[in-house]
Amino acid sequence: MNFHVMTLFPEMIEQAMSASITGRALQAGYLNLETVNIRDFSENKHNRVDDYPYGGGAGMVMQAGPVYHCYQDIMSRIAQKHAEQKTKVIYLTPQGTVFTQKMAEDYAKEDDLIFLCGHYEGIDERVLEEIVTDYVSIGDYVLTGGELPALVMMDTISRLVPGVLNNEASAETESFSGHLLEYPQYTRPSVWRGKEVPPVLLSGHHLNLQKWYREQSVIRTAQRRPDLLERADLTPEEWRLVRQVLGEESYE
Ligand code: 6GU
Repeated sequence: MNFHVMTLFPEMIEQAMSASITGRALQAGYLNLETVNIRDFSENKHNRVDDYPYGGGAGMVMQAGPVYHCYQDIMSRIAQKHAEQKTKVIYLTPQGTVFTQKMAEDYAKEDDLIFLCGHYEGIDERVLEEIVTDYVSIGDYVLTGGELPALVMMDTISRLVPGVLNNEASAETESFSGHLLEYPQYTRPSVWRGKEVPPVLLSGHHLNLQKWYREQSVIRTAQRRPDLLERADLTPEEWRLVRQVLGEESYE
């Protein structure tokens, strides 16, 4: 996976991506990261990339020219092996489609992804029309810029790229696969502040363990994210458990 990020704060992207699992995956070559500073494509002597909005109003708007030339610079380096499949350009904006695990799974199949991080009050609409393929938000709240959302997306996508996680299975069993949350985890000591680890975990009984994991996932999802259950594939027995957790009447 090759990530390309158009930003005014490349160090923010590089710092975050160089830590932990993504850092190791970059070192190992499972991921590549290129940050390009939009300011390097400024068209005036003061290195500005923003200007006043036509029509007036508060705040500044990023100009089309620097963003477009930054994009062309990146595209000149992307070998178009699959010419029929256009490289996706993702603009991070609270006006976009809200990012989901399903979207991450689709993005993880791409060879290259270009992220455009805006600042100020926005970017001149004309360059967005010209280059952006996908408008993506990370949730219903407003951030100061697109860098954190780009990092959230890259982190989520990275762990789906083969080789990035050491543990093959773990990308699948975690929260949201099967629309259920993950079961609780325990490690040593077996008793801590008088609280014991659930005995089934110490039993070594494989079938009982699997049953317990599944049951705990169902209970936890019912308690914390009941909205996910309408898309989960539960047995009649598991639905009974859900009703028990929620209280029969409140679930009708
Ligand atoms: Cl993608 N950008 C900004 N500025 N704020 C956001 C967002 C994106 N997603 C949620 N809030």
